[in-house]
Amino acid sequence: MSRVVTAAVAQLGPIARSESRAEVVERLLVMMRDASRAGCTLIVYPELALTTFFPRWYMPDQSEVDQFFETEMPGPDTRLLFEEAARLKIGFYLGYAELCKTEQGEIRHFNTSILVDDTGNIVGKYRKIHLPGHPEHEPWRPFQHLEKRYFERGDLGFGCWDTLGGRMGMALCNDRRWPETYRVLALQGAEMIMLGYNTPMHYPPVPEHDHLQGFHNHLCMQASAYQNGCWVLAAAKAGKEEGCDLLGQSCIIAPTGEIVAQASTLEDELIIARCDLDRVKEIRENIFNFSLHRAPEEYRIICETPKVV
Ligand code: CDV
Repeated sequence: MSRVVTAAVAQLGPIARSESRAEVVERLLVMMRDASRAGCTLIVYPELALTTFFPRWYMPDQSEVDQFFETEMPGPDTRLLFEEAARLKIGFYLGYAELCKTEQGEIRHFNTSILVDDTGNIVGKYRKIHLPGHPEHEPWRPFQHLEKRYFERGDLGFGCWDTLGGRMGMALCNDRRWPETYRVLALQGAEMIMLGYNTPMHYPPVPEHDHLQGFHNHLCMQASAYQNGCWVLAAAKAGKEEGCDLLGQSCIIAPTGEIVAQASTLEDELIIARCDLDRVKEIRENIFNFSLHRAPEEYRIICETPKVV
């Protein structure tokens, strides 16, 4: 049986602060229909794909912050995406800001992604673990990166789901820079890792690396695809958003580490690849055969050292 997943990555151009959820969902639907016409059974959208990247602003009023969050999924505006996915028989990965209430009535905020299968049902949820940025207002910066203020660290771990013809893993933006993300997923058998990102071209604490944003983006994902023998599908929110330049370069990476499709604009753009999940074996049954060659007893420090020396 063929294990080819024809997959699309839907890069988004900028989303204005004034843009409504309904307007954004319409953009997502246009790309979903295009992907379906091209024979895709999976489409990957960016991180926080329903609104502008709001952690760039310090907002002392929590009710203003909460306007960027979804309190239900699907909700009144996003329901259309689920219905269209079921009609077209296409699965999707979507990043969004999640506001939920515990049974004790405590309100929690997460930077979340979901995996929806081709019947329009949510089959997987991931809450971002590596939250970058800073918790307090830092007025010296040209723009803020307040993910550490607006979100809690994800509490669901790095999960894997058997769906859409393969074993799927999820991550979000800054997670893609950390080797542990991919290794923890690959050890659970993930064959395809989906992730969305919002990456400003300017990194205020280390501006001398600004010209390396594109290089570092591909460097970490290509190396990790290869070292873990998995497909990586990465969707950017790109372009000049509310005066802030965001990296594009959305891509699909094979288990060999090769980029097989890449966006060439900073706008809404679909890229597509035929991803043969059996190609995972080329790597995992050979150079990175985990059971034959890993030496986990020598890696204990990774988990056991609470403080960095
Ligand atoms: N949204 C992000 O997680 N962005 C980070 C930036 C701040 C470095 C990233 O890793 O791309």
